[in-house]
Amino acid sequence: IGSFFQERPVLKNPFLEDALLRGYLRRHLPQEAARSDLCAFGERVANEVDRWGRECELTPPQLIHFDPWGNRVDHIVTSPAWKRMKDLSAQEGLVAIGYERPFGEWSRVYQMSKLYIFSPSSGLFTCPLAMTDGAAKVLQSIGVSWPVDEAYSRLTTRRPEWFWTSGQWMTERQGGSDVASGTETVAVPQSDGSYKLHGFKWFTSATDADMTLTLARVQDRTGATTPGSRGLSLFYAEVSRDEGGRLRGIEVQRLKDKLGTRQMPTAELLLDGLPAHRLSDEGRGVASIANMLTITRIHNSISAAAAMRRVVQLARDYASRRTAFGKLLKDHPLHMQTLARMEVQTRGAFLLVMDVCRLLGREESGMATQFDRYLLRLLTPVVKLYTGKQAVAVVSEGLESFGGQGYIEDTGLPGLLRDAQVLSIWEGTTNVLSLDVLRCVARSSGMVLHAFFTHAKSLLAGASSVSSLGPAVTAVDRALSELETFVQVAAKREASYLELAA
Ligand code: MFK
Ligand code: FAD
Repeated sequence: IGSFFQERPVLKNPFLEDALLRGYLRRHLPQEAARSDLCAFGERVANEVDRWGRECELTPPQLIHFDPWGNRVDHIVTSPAWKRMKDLSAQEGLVAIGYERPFGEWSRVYQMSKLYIFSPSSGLFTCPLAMTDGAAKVLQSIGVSWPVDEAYSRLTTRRPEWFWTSGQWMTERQGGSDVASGTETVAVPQSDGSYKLHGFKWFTSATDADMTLTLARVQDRTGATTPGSRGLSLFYAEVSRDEGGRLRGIEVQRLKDKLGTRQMPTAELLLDGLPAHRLSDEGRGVASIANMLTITRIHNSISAAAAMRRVVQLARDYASRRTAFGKLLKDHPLHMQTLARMEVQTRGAFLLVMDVCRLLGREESGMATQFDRYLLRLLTPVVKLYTGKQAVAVVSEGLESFGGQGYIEDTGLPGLLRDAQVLSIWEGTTNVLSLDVLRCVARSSGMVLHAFFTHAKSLLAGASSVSSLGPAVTAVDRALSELETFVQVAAKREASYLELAA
C-alpha cells in the first residue's frame, strides 16, 4: 500500500508571513503598538481562530421554526465557534478601532490590516462585522442621539457582553441591484412617531444580528406610497423577542441553501409589523445608506485581497513540501511562475485596497482634501468590483497549485473558492458598480476622474526610473487631455442606463 503520506500545508502567523503588509505598515504606521498587536493577533489566528473558522463551516446554522409544543420560535442556531468569533471581534476591536481612532488618519489602515489577517480564518464572521461597521458609520453620520445612541455604543464597544452586530436588509424579491424600484416594504406611521414595517426581505445575512438598517416606503394617511428612489427612507430596527419568546414583528421564512458562505445564516424574512424608527428624511433612504455601502464595499475588498493572500501563503508552503518529478515544486520554474503571477495579483489588490483605506481614514479624521474625497468616491466601487473578480481567479488558480488535494473538501481549501465567488455578487454586482463609477463621474462633472488621473500621474512620476512604465505615462497624459470627452460619455451612458431602467 505504501508508507508515503503527503505533508499538509501549514498556516503560519499571517502577519509575520506577509512581507508586503509588514513593509507597508513600516512605511506608513511604524508605531510599535500596532506592530505588536498585529503580530500577536496573527499568532492567535494561526493557532486558535483558524480552527474555529473551520468549525463554523462544519457546523452550519440551522433554523428551528417551532418549539416542541408547537409554538413558533424561529431560532437560528449557530455553532459555539460562531459565538466565539463574536466575542473575539469585540475584544480585538475589529469594529471599535475604526471609531476609537488610536492612530489618527491611519486607524482604518490598522483596523483593516487586522481584518485582512482575520478574514480567511473568520468563518465569514467578517460579513456581520462589515455590516456592523457600516451601520456604525451611518449612525455616526446621522448623529448619535436617541433612539440610536445605545446601539452606536454597542456596535463600537470592545466589551463582548455589550457588543451588537447589525444587519443590512436591502434586497427584496424584485430588486437587489434595483432597490429603488424593487422595494415593496411599507412603513406605517404610529401615533408615537415610530413606524411598523411590513414587507419581505429576500436576502438577510448574519440574520442572528441584534439590530438592522433597512429601507421602506412611508405610507401616507390613505395608505399610498411614493414609488422609486424618492419614496425610500432609511429605518433602524432592533431584533428582539416578546415574553413568549417570539420574534417581534419578524418571521424567518427559511435559510438559504448557498454555494458558499455556509458558515453564516442568510435568511428570507417576513416583516410583519416590525417596530422601527426612521433615521433619514423621507425619500432620502438610498443616499443615507450610501455610507454603509462605502464601508461594506471596502470590507469586501479586504476580504478579497485576504483570500488571495491566504491561498498564496498556503501554496508557497506546499511548494516547499511536495515533490514531483524528483524535486520539490518550488524548484520547478513553471510552478514558481504560476505562484509569482498569483503573488503579483495579490500585491496589486492589497496596495489598491490599502490606498482606499488610507483615504477613508483621512476623510474620517478630517484630514481629507477635496481631491482625497473624489478619489475615495471613485476608487471604492472600482476596488470592490476589481478585487471581487480577481479573488475568484486567484483562489481558483491557488486550488490547482495543490493538485487533486485542492479539490478535497476536508483540506478546507474548496471553501476558500466557494466563499470567494460571492464577493463579486453581494454589495453590488460588477455591472452595477461599473454604473456607480459612471454615476460619480457624471455627478462630479468629471472631477473624480481628474483626481484619479492626477494621482496616477504623480505616482508614475515617483517611479520615473522604471522604463516599462512609459506607455502608462502616455495613457494617463492622454486621458487627462481627453477628460472632457470622458465626462460627456459617462453622463450620456448614465442617462441612457437610467432611461433603460425606468
Ligand atoms: C465579507 C465582507 C463583506 C461583506 C458583507 C456583505 C453582506 C451582504 C450584504 C449585501 O449584499 S447588502 C445589499 C447590498 N446592495 C447593494 O449594494 C445594492 C446595489 N445597487 C446599487 O448600489 C444601486 O446603484 C443603488 C441601489 C444605489 C441605486 O439606487 P438609486 O436610488 O436608483 O440611485 P440614485 O437615484 O442614482 O441615487 C440616490 C442617491 O444615493 C444619490 O444621492 P443624491 O440624491 O444626494 O444625489 C446618489 O448620489 C446616492 N448614491 C448612490 N450610490 C452611492 C451614492 N452615494 C455615495 N456612494 C454610492 N455608492
Ligand atoms: P439582479 O439585480 O437581478 O442582477 C442580475 C444580473 O443583472 C447581475 O449580473 C447584474 O450585474 C445584472 N444587472 C442588474 N442591473 C443591471 C444594469 N442596470 N445594467 C447591467 N447589468 C445589470 N442583500 C441584503 O440586502 N442583505 C444581505 O445581508 C444580503 N446577503 C446576501 C448573501 C448572499 C450569500 C448573497 C448571494 C446575496 C446577499 N444579498 C444580501 C443580496 C445581494 O446584495 C444581491 O443579490 C445583489 O445585490 C444582486 O441583486 P439581485 O440578486 O437582485 O440581482
